[in-house]
Amino acid sequence: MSEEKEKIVEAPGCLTAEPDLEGYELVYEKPHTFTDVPMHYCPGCGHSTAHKILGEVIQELGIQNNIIGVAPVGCSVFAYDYLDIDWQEAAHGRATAVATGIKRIRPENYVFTYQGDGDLAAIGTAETIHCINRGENVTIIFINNGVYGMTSGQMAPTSLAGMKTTTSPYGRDIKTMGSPIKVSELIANLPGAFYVTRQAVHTANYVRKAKKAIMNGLRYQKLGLGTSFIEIVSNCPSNWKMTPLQTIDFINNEMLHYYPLGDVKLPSKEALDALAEIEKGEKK
Ligand SMILES: Cc1ncc(C[n+]2csc(CCOP(=O)(O)OP(=O)(O)O)c2C)c(N)n1
Ligand code: SF4
Ligand SMILES: [Mg+2]
Repeated sequence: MSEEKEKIVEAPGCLTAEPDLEGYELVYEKPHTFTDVPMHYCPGCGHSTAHKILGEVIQELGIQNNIIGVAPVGCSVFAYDYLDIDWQEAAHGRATAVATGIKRIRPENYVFTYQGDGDLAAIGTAETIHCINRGENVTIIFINNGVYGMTSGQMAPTSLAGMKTTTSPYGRDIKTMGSPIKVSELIANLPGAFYVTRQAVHTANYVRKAKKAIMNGLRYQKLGLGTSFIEIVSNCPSNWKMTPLQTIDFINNEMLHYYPLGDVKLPSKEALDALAEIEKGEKK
């Protein structure tokens, strides 16, 4: 091992230590909004990337002390351990109802939920639809990995046709199990949906776009014109029984055919002009 490499490896020791970066150009660092708690996610899991961009957005918007997250039940149940912001844990599926209450009593705070597909689109379908139908001024981050990750891979509403899960061992049969739900397209029809977009985090380019979408979804709370919904097509190497690299191919070749990426519903030009005025005022 070269002397330079040794320097990097030795310096951290644990996640809290500051590495000696003298003589190096800093090209990447952990968001300052992160805690030092090591993440429990499986290697290659999209949740950790989604957390990272969320942490970066909160840092860049300078709202760490002014944002409240609502954590789900699912693999991301410990999101509150990883991002150093105010959090409230919600029962499985109830995050949007909890977020509604928080935002209504603390309208000055940014409020978001972070939920999986089992949480948001199965047990929490009613809460999700009614929250968005009411046009609650919150941001919903929806991680679609096509499976119940935490409970060992049962079929989710978003599991693809033919997808083998522990509760569809022969593959999802559309005839008896219904079609995978395109949640973004479904909820975009609700008048309260202000901004709806589908993104992904399995390649660097998509990560950048997803980050921008989260940033916009939070910024739009300044307008109070409805709910922002950011779906992130993600992976679950453990329950898909694939290596992280294989999941990238699966997302590209299978998931994105059924769940095309891009904006599903955009704010009007008038709304964006109004936001530009607000943000100009904030800079003064
Ligand atoms: C009321 C209730 N019902 C069921 C469960 C069991 N449960 C825990 S996590 C989970 C599914 C999680 O899947 P998802 O929301 O897709 O999140 P992922 O783990 O895939 O990120 C279920 C059914 C629970 N904890 N509480
Ligand atoms: S089980 Fe799946 S969703 Fe959960 S942490 Fe592991 S890879 Fe991620
Ligand atoms: Mg899931």
